[in-house]
Amino acid sequence: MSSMEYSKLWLDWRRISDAPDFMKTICAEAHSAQGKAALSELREGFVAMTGDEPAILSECSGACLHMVETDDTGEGYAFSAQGESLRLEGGPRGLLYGAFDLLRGLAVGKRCFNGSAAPRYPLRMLDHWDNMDGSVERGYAGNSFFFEDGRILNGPRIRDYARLLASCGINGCCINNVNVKAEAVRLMTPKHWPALAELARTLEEYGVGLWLSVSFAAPMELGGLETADPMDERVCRWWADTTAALYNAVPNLGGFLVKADSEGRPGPFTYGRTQAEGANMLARALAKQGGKLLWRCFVYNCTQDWRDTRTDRARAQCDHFAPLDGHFDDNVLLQIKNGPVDFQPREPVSPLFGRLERTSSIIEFQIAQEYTGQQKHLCCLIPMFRDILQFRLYHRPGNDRVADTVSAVCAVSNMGRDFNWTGHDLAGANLYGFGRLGWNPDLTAEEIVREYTVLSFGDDPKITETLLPMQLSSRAVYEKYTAPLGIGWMVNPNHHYGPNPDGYEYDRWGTYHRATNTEIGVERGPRGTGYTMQYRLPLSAIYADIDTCPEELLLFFHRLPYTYIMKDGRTLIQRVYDDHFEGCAAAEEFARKWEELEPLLPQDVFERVRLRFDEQCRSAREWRDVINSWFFRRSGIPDVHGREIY
Ligand code: GCV
Repeated sequence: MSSMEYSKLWLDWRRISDAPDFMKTICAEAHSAQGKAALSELREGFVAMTGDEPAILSECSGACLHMVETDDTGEGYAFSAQGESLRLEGGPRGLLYGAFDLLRGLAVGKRCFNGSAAPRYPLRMLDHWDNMDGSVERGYAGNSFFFEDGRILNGPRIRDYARLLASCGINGCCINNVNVKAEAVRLMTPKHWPALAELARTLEEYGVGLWLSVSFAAPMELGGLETADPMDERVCRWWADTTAALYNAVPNLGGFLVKADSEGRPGPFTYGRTQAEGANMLARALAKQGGKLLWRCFVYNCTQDWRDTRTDRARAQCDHFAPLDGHFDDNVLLQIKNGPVDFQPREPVSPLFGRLERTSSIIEFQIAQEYTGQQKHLCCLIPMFRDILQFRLYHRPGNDRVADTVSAVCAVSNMGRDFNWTGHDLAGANLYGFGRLGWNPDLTAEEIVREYTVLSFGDDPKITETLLPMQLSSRAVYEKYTAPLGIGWMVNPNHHYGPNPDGYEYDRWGTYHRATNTEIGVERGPRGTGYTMQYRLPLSAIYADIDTCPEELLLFFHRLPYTYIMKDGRTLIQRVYDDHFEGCAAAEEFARKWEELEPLLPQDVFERVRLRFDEQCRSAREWRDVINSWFFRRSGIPDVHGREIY
């Protein structure tokens, strides 16, 4: 077991061979906090990689890394090779990203650095669902490192958190749960502002902006008003005054994140107001301070009667928000989950992205593996995130991918106080990869996971050859042994771990498969709920037609008999059985392959992941047998290969 309190993750620089000469001397002109942080990262990194302390000079003539701080306020930077020397030039934030780019490059074997780089999105943010008592909603990596017993924490771990974020390109974090509970409502009171200001300063050193989730009902909860109606003068004044005072104390705050009219949270609907009226009222309070408002679109009826077959939860976001396109103030970004329902292992891309022509949006991913194995299963989400960003919406001629459409990216954090930050030593790839994709959505999943693997576990080819295919296939494997063909939701209610085919079937959450003994699924085409019509052509037609609908989403879009013949000639039910046997076998193969790495990895890392694989295999077998048996008992159709189904 390591003597460190917590892992360095991918910032654990290792010795490199053939270190370029410029690593011996850093010629630096760094004035800003971020410029100084960049210098300190380079120094530490060079020491770790070469074993020698570099000379830090303000002027030099021989081979050196020449770090030049400009007054550029952006995040871009440029390298230029000058003989044996290398010049890194950028504004304060640019230098920081340039420094990490250089270190990362050196660590993965790059030796030539030239050209400029800048992030694709101005905001690349992590959303923490941390509560002030220290618990983390959907947290699978221990308690919060931001909060404990109602207090805000700060110190070396927060600084290392900010370093990790900056090193993969993330530049914002919302520290408290969107379900703003109890003490967290009081983050809007002066009692917490000195600590928030200090925290913001620690984060700012690494270019990470601080954001807060706020409660729409705060004027009632804190302000003594009997209403939170966004059209009420007193409510507007309360928000304007409170926001001004908060910014006075914490001037570099990014803004607010709001979950309103969602899963019991208060919002403008209570007062007969629209989502735009609610959002704009808060946005105006923030605009005066230069802040932004992230307004979540996760608005749906969560008290649906399961007998009601007309309401389709998948439609809700478009139904609520598409008609409001163009009605939001400029400093509002609509925060839209990647799919129309809720972070299932397989969902189509939310049609809402293609319906906003005059409104800014931020895509929300979930790195926390709520429905994807809770950091006990290996499930690398990077190929999925990338596919979503690359997905074409057909809403305009050219540049019509999600990546071209959204103005920012965010993800629900998978981090906590555990030694390895993310609960599973291989789940750091999801955090790292989200950051890298936010910086450049055109990087390939393979490039990203390769970097993560080499940076985290060293450059032994056997490690990369083993882990890279494992990571890249892991979500497809997870998908195979869990709920089939996009149907989702066959999980245990509340905690969402493990199989339960009817877990949400007779409940209020709007997530039904409506299986009988002959067929399963909700028809979402024009003859059904009409959800497919929320997409632009040709997507609406592709999804509506069972012959063109991608098979992995067949049961998301259509109601089909178990005997439906798939493209390869198998019946739908045989495909379900085969996927479950194959998926489970693939998980067992992951565990076997991991064993081969024992001699090459630190013992503590090896053992932690081995235990995770034990649990993944146990759980995959459970999924396989429960899902297969449930389908068999419903349909009475046996597996053509006669494998064991109970
Ligand atoms: C923060 C899902 C999760 C909730 C979460 C919610 C949301 O429903 O299960 O824990 O609440 O999404 O994104 O607001």
